[in-house]
Amino acid sequence: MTADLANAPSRLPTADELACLRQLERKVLWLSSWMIHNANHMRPGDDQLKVGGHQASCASITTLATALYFHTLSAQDRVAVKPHASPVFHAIQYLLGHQTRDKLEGFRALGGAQAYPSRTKDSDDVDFSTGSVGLGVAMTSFTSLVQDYLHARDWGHGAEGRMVALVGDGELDEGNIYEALLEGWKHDLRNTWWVIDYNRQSLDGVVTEGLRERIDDIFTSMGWQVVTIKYGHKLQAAFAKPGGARLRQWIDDCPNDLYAALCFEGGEAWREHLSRDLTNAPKTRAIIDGLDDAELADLMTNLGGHDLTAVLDAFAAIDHDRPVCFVAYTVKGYGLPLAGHKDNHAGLMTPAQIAALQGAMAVPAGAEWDKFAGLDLATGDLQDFLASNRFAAEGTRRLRAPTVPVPARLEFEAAREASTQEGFGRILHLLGRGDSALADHIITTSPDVTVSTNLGGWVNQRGLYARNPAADTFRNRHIPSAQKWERSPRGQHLELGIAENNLFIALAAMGLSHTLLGERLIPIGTVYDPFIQRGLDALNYACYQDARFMLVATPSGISLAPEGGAHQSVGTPLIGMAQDGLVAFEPAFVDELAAIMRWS
Ligand SMILES: Cc1ncc(C[n+]2csc(CCOP(=O)(O)OP(=O)(O)O)c2C)c(N)n1
Ligand SMILES: [Mg+2]
Repeated sequence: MTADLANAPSRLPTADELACLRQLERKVLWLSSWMIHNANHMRPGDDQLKVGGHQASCASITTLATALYFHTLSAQDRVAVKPHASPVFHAIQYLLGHQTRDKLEGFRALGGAQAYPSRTKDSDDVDFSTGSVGLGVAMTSFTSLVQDYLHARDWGHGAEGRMVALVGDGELDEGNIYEALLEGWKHDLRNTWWVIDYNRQSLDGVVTEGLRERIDDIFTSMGWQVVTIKYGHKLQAAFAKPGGARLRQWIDDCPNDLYAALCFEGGEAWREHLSRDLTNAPKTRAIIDGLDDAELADLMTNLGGHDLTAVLDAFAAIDHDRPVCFVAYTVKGYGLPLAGHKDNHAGLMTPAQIAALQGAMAVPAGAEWDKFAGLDLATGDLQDFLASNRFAAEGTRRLRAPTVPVPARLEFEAAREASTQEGFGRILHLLGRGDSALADHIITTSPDVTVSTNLGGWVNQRGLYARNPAADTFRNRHIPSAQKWERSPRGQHLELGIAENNLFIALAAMGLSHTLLGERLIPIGTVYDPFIQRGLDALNYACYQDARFMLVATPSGISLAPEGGAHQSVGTPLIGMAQDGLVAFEPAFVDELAAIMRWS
């Protein structure tokens, strides 16, 4: 494995490339809007029920996604797209030749492109499924940790990639994001970019004032670089004029809800409001008075997240592998009549509005699905540009890795009376002591219950994983202890803090290592049986992505009988039975356990 791509600053596009990017940005906005419109208004259906979709959320990230997919990302990078912007992802894959028109026409229908990007149900190479907000974001950082783990062994598929999440600002309320941030800090997270679509709107309305400052503080304290992409080039040019500083101050002071409302109302409302607020600032007013209503609205919504060059500059400026959080200011529904309205989350353009957009996009009737109709560049030039795309350069994004040979039976120590938890620990201890491809490919992890779930013997043999080696001070000081906790890049146990969401997302990342990163791992996670419920959504997420891992929930009533009172429940076996993509067992004997583990 080499570390070339991830560390290299991505170059800026040439003028010709930029011209292509501007055209594709326009096409992505059109196709994502049209896909949703088609599903709701055009597709023949049996009933009049709403199909749904999120045109405003898509418009919000059109520029960010265009810059990433069509310029900045390379084949090794892996992306989690905020769930409700699925049409943007599918439109981009369609333009790159990896998605069919058929699937776009079937958006949200059986067999069509999925409402939320799905690794298992979509056919166009979704890297990370998303849907339950927050989980895909955390998935990027755990995949990056797994990439480092492989890197330490010279395993995996060529160059390192960046793990990128396109994140909604409302999504940042999800607690699992902060659990992942803290764990990432502990493990020296790198090669991870979170691009926050800072449109200051969520589902029900406008987000709380001052969120940006909180983001700055939290991410900086976790060792991330925070890059704010606030203003586009038009606004920056206006700020440089006499009186421009005052205009900037006005925008900075403008409450989120007022700004959103004015975005929706348009040029006349901007003029009326600004003129009133700036009566004693003639130079600033002169800037505004020189523009007609459409130009004024265009200027006042020229936020960084909608300015391709501002976004590309910010991405290209990163010349290190530390994690980066980009806060890109955007308008929800930018470029659409839904822009800024507080109810726009699930809002759909009317047929008249989509017709007006179609006119503005110069898309002829009947050419709605055409990849290049209405664009200002020759189709051949755009096709050449798409053919040179680095993200799609290796064709399929699904990697393969051979399976790991498993012995005919797993060794265990027979005893007349033993808990299955103890038996589990002995099986892993014996595996760890031996020398096999199976043992080498096992990675264990646990949210601070390593010792009490009997993983100690395994860890003593195989060590704790850390990017930077650290000695076991207790051992060096000859303090008696049954646990050897030496940390090194060759260690095979990832110790987590007490956060079960992190356990399941880590297992998801490890359990997809073969297809995401090109090397198969055999992940085994342990958790106290009752605390499974703490991370159920993340467990469901891992199973939904078809990640392969073994989850050992112990102690439970049977695994450690005398201690079992607090852990005895019919609830957790029911979880095992009900969870799709999971096979659950309640072993009562150690030989039975060995057979189950071997099969797994
Ligand atoms: C765990 C979870 N809870 C609720 C939802 C429903 N939901 C989908 S999007 C959304 C609002 C997201 O707001 P934001 O992240 O700001 O996205 P954007 O403004 O870009 O649409 C909500 C509540 C969800 N998908 N997942
Ligand atoms: Mg938002």
